[in-house]
Amino acid sequence: MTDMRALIDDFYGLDSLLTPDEVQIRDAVRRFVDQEIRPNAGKWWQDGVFPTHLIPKLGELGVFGPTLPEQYGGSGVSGTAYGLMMQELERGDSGLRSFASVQSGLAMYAIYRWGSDEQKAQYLPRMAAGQVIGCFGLTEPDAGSDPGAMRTTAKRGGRGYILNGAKRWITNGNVAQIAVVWAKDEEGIIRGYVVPTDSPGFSAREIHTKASMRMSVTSELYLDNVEVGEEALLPLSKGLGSPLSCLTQARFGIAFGTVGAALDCLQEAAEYTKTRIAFGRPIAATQMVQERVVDMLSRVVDMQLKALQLGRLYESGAMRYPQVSLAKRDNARGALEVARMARELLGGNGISVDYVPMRHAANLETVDTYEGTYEVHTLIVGRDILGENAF
Ligand code: TGC
Ligand code: FAD
Repeated sequence: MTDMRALIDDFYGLDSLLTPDEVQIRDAVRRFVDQEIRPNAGKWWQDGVFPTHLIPKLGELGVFGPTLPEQYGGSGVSGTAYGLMMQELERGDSGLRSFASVQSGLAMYAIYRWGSDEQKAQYLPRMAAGQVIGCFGLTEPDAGSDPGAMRTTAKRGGRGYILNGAKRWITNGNVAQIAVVWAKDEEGIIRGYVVPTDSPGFSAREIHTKASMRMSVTSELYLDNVEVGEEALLPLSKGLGSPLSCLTQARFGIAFGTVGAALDCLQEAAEYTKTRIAFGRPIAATQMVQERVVDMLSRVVDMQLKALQLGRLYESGAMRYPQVSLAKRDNARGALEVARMARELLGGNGISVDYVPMRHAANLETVDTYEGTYEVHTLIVGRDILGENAF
């Protein structure tokens, strides 16, 4: 890393607040992303392909379920170490971090938190290794911000339950072997079901019209009288709070991940301003460009501080979900603004995938929306402080 990149990376000396293990884990993921992802990210994004051949290597790297106990394939790392892994993955591409977020924070966590011992033993070690891929079906065509309005049902019948409904915008839907599907039972209670994606009546259709998250597989899921056994039910799940608890995990990862995307944009833009000549001097030597770069740095430092303290709250067990909402809201929006500023500083080159800002900016439009939109998180935090539900 050049001196300027290193200076930008840690302008506030926050590395001194990390443990040696956390630094080592972060740097291992960074090396992987530098070698395997960065050289190809623009092409994969443009072509709309996810590098599935790297899934086993990602498993070896330990990015799937790293906070889980070793018996389930995790390594019991700190919340901050998990966050820093997400930061480095998203420095490569938000789609890569999404893949890991869904696998870890959504599908694996759902099984870990709400599943039986048998389900945990059956799925988690293989998911940690990347041998089994999971997706998480909460959003529906007519229920996104308000998942409690879902229409998918799970009725008693056949070997256990019969599922009917549709899910939309499901990350990893077409590459998953199992789908954690959230559905209402006969009493209208939301529960989770682990559905093998080769079940008769289950189908996934990839959404190919995305101008964002192009390196990520996003799908619609259809459940047409899908019969699953008793063992598919996540027995401890009960009510909307069950899937929402999984979202807390993934939102935590986004609070860190977005720092990576923002740093990548800022570093590339800063270097560009030093070599791009206009009116006989580098544009870095103009006051307005310096102001822009410093605005970006300031935003990044704010994001880093929020993410790090969130990590420490996670580890202490004191973290509350409205705190996660504030960090997800501000860091997703912060990274999006940094990416847009970086794109602008690159002028015409800024719109090309030969440079990183446009790709990150396009991805971050999704990150700003999924896992709860900016408005939803504003209302979660507003409700927490003011005690009034304004949804
Ligand atoms: P509400 O009354 O607020 O909550 C129902 C119960 O759940 C509890 N709860 C939570 N628990 C843990 N973590 C959270 N984040 C929680 N939020 C709420 C709550 O305490 C309550 O418990 P109890 O015991 O009192 O019943 O329910 P509501 O219907 O008013 O919910 C409103 C709202 C907006 C908070 C919620 O529905 C919401 O968060 N909406 C946004 C939906 C969303 O984020 N969807 C994401 C889908 S997954 C995705 O996008 C994956 S992207 C891929 C990637 O991550 O990379
Ligand atoms: P809507 O809920 O229709 O919202 C539309 C607009 O209305 C938004 O601006 C919203 O903020 C605003 N709005 C809604 N209610 C209010 C209110 N009360 N006050 C003010 N404004 C309001 N979901 C999954 O379950 N699993 C996944 O793996 C997954 N992956 C995704 C991947 C991608 C690429 C994308 C784009 C989405 C993914 N999602 C996934 C879905 C995502 O979580 C939803 O898109 C998101 O929660 C918003 O829901 P919606 O799209 O239905 O928007």
